[in-house]
Amino acid sequence: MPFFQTAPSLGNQFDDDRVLGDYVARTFEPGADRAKVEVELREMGELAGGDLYRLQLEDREQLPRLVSWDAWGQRIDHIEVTPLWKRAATLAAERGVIATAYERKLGALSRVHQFALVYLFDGSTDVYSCPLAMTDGAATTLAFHGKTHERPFSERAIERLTSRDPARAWTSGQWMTERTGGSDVGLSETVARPDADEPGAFRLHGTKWFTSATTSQMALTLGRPEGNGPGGRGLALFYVETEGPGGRRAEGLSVNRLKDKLGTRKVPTAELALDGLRAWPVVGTSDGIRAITPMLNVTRTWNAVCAASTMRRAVALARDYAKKRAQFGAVLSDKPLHLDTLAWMQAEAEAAFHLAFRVVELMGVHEAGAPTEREAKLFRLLTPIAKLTTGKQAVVVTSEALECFGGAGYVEDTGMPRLLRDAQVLPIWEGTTNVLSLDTLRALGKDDGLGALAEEIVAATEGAPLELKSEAELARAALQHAQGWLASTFAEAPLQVEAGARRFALTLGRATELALLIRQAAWSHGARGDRRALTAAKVFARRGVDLIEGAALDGVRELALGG
Ligand code: MFK
Repeated sequence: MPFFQTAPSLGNQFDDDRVLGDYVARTFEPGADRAKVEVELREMGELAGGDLYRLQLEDREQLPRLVSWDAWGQRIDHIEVTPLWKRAATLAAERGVIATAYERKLGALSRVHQFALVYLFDGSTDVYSCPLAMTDGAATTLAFHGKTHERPFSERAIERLTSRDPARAWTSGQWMTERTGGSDVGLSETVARPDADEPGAFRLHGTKWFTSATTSQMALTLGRPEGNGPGGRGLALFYVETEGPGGRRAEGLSVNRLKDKLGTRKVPTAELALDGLRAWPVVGTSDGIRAITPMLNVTRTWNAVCAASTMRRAVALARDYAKKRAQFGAVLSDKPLHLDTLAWMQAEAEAAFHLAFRVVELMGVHEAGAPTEREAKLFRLLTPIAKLTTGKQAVVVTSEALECFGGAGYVEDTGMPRLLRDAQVLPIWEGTTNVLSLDTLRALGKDDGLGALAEEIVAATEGAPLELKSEAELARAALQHAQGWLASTFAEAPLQVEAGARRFALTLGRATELALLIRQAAWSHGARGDRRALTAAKVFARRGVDLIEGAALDGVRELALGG
């Protein structure tokens, strides 16, 4: 008898997503706006579970290609992306995956509208979210610094970056990483010299060691104007365009090679040589790191939303497969241990969704121009926390999803290994978990964000249903423990604050996730009589929220370095 297994399949990724559907229903008032949002999400959900998903599977073995020379000896450095990425570029523009945020038709909720589209689009487009995230970050950064006469490029670039016309739409790069400075960007060596031909412009000389999605038409980057001091203060933020006449690369820009990476293999990540590339300062000629932070905060939010979307896809495939795959006399969906595994994966995914979208809401409020002091503090604090917490969850959940498929999950043509490989970048780029844990401390050093977070957690849990009272208490107690730990460690052993920063930041992240899950569970149970979010909160709480440990241990250095 022939042996066949049934492949997992996907339905409409909006209609099938209880978490997104309930969140949209709770967040948008009933009426024409909500109906319009739901129509757009349903169309995107249909693409993501249908045509795009089929194309994604077909595209599996395709890779981007660098063509350095043309047939006649001209250096062209053309990067050819795969058919899936070409389709993704067109769809992203047409469906307003960037534009929706800038058209601001729904005021402070425009960001929620946009990121709900991102969340659906991301799962079937093999990290095309990377250039889109940088595009969004660049548009926000240019808009933040204003469109003055000194920056004639700004208006033109923003119009292109936010266009719905695929023929006009640009994407942007974010060239920050150099051989010397990965996390420590202040070590960047690129030199900026005044351009002899164009007043106000500079020429950049240096090497950019990791530039993601190098097919973009422009980039924001950092360089050190000659004569400036060291560190981030001596760097300036520059705008560059990457295309020259005749479809060639701009003068002074060449692509040395594409990186051979573990994952994100559809993303053409390049090493670039800058040898006189023309560049315009975006805002002054120093303090470049501070100037680029609006971009970091946008791309980190994308990272959190895409981590949630990655988990959603992993769980959707594992869940469908569980209904089809029989072992030991029954389908996996009838096996208590398998159900237990799927339930915690769902709970982690659901928690990550709510944390990511809370940051999205705060971004929308911030951009609509009316954040309260508490919202402003929360936005600054929760951005790194959401990025670092959800990035780690995505790796664990996708790894578990592969295991749900047994050996099939380890085999390339099921499409599952790609999920895990692509998830592994989420805790790395845009700031590693440790760097973002330190950024969490940096944010707290500037203002009392912990007080704002404590209020947030209390507000989210005060309407907890009776049966979630102990979970609500767990979230509040974890936050109080984190506050106490920070105060006492800072007073008694300040150097130990850094050593505990990751456990501290993850505790804040998980406590916030639990609180937000409880808020959604109260709504879903009350409005829909649906208990699933309620169970998700219970399952999530059991997996642990408070990761803060007791006093510092002696001998950590010897253990870490001596084995
Ligand atoms: C699926 C989604 C796809 C996402 C797109 C992926 C594309 C991938 C592209 C990349 O990965 S690009 C590379 C990303 N690289 C990083 O994220 C670098 C990680 N390192 C850090 O984030 C460091 O913390 C940082 C470079 C910012 C530290 O540098 P410094 O020189 O120690 O900065 P410093 O002096 O602490 O901060 C300079 C100023 O910026 C300070 O303000 P003041 O001058 O007013 O005091 C800081 O408070 C401020 N600042 C720093 N980080 C901030 C911030 N302000 C707001 N938000 C932040 N996040």
